[in-house]
Amino acid sequence: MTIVSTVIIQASRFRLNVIRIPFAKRLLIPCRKCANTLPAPRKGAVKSIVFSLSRAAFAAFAWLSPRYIQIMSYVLHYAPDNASLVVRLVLEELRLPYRTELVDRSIGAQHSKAYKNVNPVGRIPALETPDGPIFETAAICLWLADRHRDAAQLSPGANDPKRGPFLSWLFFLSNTVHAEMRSLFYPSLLVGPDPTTQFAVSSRIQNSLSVHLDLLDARDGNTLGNFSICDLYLAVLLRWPALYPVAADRQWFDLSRWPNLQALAQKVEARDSARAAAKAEGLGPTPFSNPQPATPPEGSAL
Ligand SMILES: N[C@@H](CCC(=O)N[C@@H](CS)C(=O)NCC(=O)O)C(=O)O
Repeated sequence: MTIVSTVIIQASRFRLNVIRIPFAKRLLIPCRKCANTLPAPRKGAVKSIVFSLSRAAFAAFAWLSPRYIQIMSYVLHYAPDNASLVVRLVLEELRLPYRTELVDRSIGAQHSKAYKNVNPVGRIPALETPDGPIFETAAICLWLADRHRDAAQLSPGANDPKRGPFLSWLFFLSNTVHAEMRSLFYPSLLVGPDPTTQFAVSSRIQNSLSVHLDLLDARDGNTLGNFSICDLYLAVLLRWPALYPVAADRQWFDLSRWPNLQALAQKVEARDSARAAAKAEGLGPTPFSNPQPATPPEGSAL
């Protein structure tokens, strides 16, 4: 033991004093101190090695913990089967650790002062990140995809020729398709309480959405690059018109009218990410191609 300790101490001295490898230096400074003051190698050698090892362990912890803490600090503010589902799919695709915070829609928690600290607009979702909270579904998904390109490439890179078309379709999904669906699901927000006016505006939105879905069905899949956040977003947008508004005629929407979109829905729901999200939010086995009303373990969709 004594011989081994002495060899280690001498080796440390050599590395520290002659080669001066910065990393070794940081880890072994106590060792050098001990070694310089040792009356005999035997006495402090074990202590020195233990000290060095604990310092190494501490250095490893200090190096790893900010990364761990950084990732674990993702908090998804969600409600089942809400737009937060798109973000959950992206987090799952990227295999990122995150925790969820339910926004209780039954008491209108999205309008609370506390929630507006993370989403000033008072809509779901919001994602807390080490850089602060982010809101708007597309913004969150794009931020995650760009930040974690090492985990999976869910967005073409900034210099990829497919970046432009990808952004165009992403913004189209968010600004046009999603926004029009929102008006279809909550017509009163647009035209007030009169049912006749609501019916008229809903019919117009249904026609408009049908045209958008025709376009999306006919789009050249290659323009979007490989599988991307657009596919995840679109799959969720294909789910909702089959279920909402609950008390309205939804005959206009029949996914078999758009075979490429139907295939996309089936492709997405077969992925591990979709299975995990469906389990977490009670969405059933075919959440996108043949959606059933959500039966979530907590919270409510509306
Ligand atoms: N543009 C927003 C729309 C989000 C949105 O409409 N969220 C709905 C749930 S799917 C919501 O918060 N509804 C409750 C409300 O508006 O009070 C986004 O993409 O994040």
